[in-house]
Amino acid sequence: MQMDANPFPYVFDTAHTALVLIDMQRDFIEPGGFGAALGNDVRLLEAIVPAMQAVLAAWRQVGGAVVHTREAHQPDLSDCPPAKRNRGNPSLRIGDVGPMGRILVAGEPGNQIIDALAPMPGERVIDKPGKGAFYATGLHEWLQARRITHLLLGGVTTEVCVQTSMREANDRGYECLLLEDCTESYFPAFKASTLEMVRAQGGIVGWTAPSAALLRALA
Ligand code: C5J
Repeated sequence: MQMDANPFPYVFDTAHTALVLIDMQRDFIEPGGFGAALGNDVRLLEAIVPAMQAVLAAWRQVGGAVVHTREAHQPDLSDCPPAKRNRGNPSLRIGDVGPMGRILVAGEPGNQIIDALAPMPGERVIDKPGKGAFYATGLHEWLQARRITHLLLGGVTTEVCVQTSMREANDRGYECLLLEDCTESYFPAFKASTLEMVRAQGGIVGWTAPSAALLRALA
């Protein structure tokens, strides 16, 4: 299969491609979560949900592999370095109790993927203690076991967990494409810069494309 993309068309085989949705969890998308505690306007992030739903539905239709990640720490915070917990002096720290339970702690209400993108049986849900999806998760081994070589990425936030995961994937040999309207940042300028740096220099990190290009290719 081939789709229009930047800096040039992206060629992929659905049998060897996974859709990876990064951290579409209530803590980042809904009011009262970690994103809001850091002083961000979370409504910016909500706006990508319809495009992500359309992509997820089309991808499920062709039977492609789906991975959902959550930024999640163990309840005893043994996997959360103090440097991460204390950074930025937020009103609520990782592990503190907020309106949706303990912030970024596995199993808490705020840590769940939003209902609109809820994982289906058979889809892989990865809890990750870092910003990157490959750090301390076993994701690479899971993808290798399924002979996945290509990743279609979306999620939040573009310049933090999405970009980190994409760079980790790039260094492990995956051909990565970031769906432009399926990723968002609390800072629009950071999203725009990230898309540019991904596809600069002949796609030094990978490709970017609007979700419509993927939907056309899958139709
Ligand atoms: C952040 C993320 N921004 N999922 N996490 O702390 O991008």
